Amino acid sequence: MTAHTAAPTLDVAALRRDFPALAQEVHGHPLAYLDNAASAQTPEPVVEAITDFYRRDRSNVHRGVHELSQRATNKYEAARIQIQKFLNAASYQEIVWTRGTTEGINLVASSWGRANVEKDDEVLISGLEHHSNIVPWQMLCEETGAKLRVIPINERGELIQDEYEKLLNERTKIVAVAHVSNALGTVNPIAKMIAQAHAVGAITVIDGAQAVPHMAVDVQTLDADFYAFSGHKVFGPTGVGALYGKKALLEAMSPYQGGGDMIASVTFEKTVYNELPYKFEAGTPNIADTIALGVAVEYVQEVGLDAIAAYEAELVADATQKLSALPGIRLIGTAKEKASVVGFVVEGVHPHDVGTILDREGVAIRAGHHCAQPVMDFFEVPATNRASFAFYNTHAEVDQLVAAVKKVQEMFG
Ligand code: C6P
Repeated sequence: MTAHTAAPTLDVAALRRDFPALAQEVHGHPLAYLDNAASAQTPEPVVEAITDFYRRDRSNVHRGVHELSQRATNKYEAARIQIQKFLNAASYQEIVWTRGTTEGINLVASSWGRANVEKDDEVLISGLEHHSNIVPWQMLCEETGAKLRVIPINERGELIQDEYEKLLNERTKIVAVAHVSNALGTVNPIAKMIAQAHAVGAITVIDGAQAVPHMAVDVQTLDADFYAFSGHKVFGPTGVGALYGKKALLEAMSPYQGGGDMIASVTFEKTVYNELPYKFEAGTPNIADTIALGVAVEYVQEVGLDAIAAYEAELVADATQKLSALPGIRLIGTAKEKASVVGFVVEGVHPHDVGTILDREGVAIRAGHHCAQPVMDFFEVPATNRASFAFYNTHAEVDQLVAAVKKVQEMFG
């Protein structure tokens, strides 16, 4: 691995060498990978952690006295400590392994939600949520007779804070909001929103999927009750993620699933559950990828999240300025506080056609509804194009994007 310091500027060329996928050509053009919000690329140390496990340490965790199982268990638990440090959680017992953000939110909805939400209670989400932070709450409301309330957004794609304050009341049991919107890039003022939710006795569930790759997150300073994220957006493997939960809340919750590893003892009469966090981790886990996720968050911290945030803000500003200078471009998502994402539509051209033509120019973006259909409905578009940046992207790639969009406009006259 290249040595990196948390300097205010990044050595992007050196960092890119850690990501071999970035060095390829696509359709005869250098790849400009601008689809990081969907899934980011993986640095060499993360790939090595996965192959090391399968080459040397492969065995089950928490179950063997032999050397390989000890090694696997040590690395697996060391990864948990890495996540604890990454989020500044008070204890490793507050970090639960999941398959990703989606599973983390479902775990809270199923376990905390079913035990604590009753008919006529209210669950408050927002108009910019990903489907993963909508559907589990709809399911909970259908089951319990609680009401789903939605904080509206304005034309810039920001949550309307006055409306949020009006929606909060003593029946509000849960406030579930994204830290950063995947479709718009809006950074929500979650510290303030969490404090306001607590003032009416509600708990908070923060969808951190699009935040943790781009900014330092401190769950204790935020005072979040639950905070979920996915490994694959933070340069780790797919199919693994973590859920932070305050210890007192997790202690009081029932397990999400039953099976091996989540028990202290089992008889046919009674099962005593394991201590935290294992109570929530039934069955043999995704060991290699969990270990690699620990390496990924360590890597990001070595690069430096403050430096990442500053550099990506420059990329977003550059892309925003150059795209908006083109005629016939409508930017979707123009919040004052934004991270990583530039959403746009090209007048008269379906976003899927834009995405396909950009791909022929070597530019990878996402075209679609971004699993945020209510956002598309609000802006009255079927879909958008979304360029999403990571710290390894460059201003040259912004220019490649803009040139490719110009080409689309030429082709469609
Ligand atoms: N967004 C995107 O292209 P999973 O699938 O569980 O790893 O993450 C779900 C998820 C939850 N919340 C937010 C804010 C997200 O952005 C995502 C994933 C990807 O925007 C894939 S749809």
